[in-house]
Amino acid sequence: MNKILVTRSSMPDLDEYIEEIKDIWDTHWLTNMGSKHKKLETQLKEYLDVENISLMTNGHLSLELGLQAMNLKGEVITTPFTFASTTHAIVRNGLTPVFCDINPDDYTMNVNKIESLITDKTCAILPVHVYGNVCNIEEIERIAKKYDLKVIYDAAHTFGVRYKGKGIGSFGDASMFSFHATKVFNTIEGGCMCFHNLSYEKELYKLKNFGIKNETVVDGIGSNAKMNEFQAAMGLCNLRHVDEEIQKRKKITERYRKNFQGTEGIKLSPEQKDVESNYAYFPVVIDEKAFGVTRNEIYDELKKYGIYARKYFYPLTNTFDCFNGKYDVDKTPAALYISKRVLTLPLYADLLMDEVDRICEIILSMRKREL
Ligand code: T4K
Repeated sequence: MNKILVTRSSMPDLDEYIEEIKDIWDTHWLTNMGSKHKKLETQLKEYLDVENISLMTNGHLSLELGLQAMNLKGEVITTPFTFASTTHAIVRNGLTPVFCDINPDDYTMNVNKIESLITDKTCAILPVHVYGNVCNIEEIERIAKKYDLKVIYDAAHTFGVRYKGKGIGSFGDASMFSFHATKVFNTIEGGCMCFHNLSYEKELYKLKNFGIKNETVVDGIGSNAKMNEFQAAMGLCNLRHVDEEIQKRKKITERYRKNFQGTEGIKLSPEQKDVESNYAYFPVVIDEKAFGVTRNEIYDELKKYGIYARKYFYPLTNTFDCFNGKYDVDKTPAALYISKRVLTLPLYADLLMDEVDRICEIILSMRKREL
């Protein structure tokens, strides 16, 4: 039985990649901001429609160093309905995460709850464009302005998304994209920070290279987060095909939507106004009362057929063992509700329509069935 996993990395033809990396054998330049790194930076700046960009070895370190570059202190308002990375980037910077609940419809930060969480220690808001759903940008901007807060978006899921015609990474003070193998666009591992303020450029360049300013001066306590030339080469190849990949994902998403249309107990992500989507994920929320079986039962049943859906994002980050009960999950009830019911179904460019139909048939056949 062929396994169907939640996603499958997009890869260029082997010949295309070999052609792209050939000159590395002439130059022997493997990493430390080489020519491919520079070329990809220029191309991504244009593709993502952002003013400034700093490439890194992964999305997580982009976020962690992005926060460090802003020299923030105190509390950061964020959501727990995300991957471990978002919360860990805050905590690893010595900052305190303050968890805001999410909207039950698009799973992004509930902007009506932000102001009540602001204290004199709040320094920033870190919302997540989760699954590629765009946050309420205008309202977040209004609140940030009113209270003089920085806004850093976790845009890990929104590569290529546009809002009102503009690149999603151009909003807020900064946005982090992930180019991990599981993302719409990958550089194997990889990521970037996009930002407006040019002073962050120098700071990030330094921080991703140990804080080294020049051969004799080290004036930052940095990390090692440089994207290497093989990663950048993968990016240069994948970027040539990403639009086509997104179109394929769109067709698959449409098929899922058609198959599930009007099914009581299965809630789909909204199609957002003014948003050009990248079709990054296909989450469904199962209302066990209306549908008759739970999310976990569907997850287990699919596995019997070799189909590996994922519970992104369960558990919530504010319940992680590493935080030893420090955060009160009852303060984020919508996030808790969704995390217990959401299932992310397989979605990648090469997924066959027959496979989509089979996944939907298995799920739909479980409706109100006694297991
Ligand atoms: N913020 C958010 C909101 C994020 O979702 C993420 C990452 C980040 C920040 C941090 O960005 P990075 O530092 O990762 O750039 C995966 C990814 O590792 C992670 O990047 C991603 N979010 C998260 C949502 O998913 P796992 O633990 O589920 O990965 P894994 O190994 O179970 O892989 C999932 C499926 O992907 C596999 O079943 C098959 C497929 N796959 C996986 C790999 C590793 C491939 O097809 N090729 C591969 O090479 O976290």
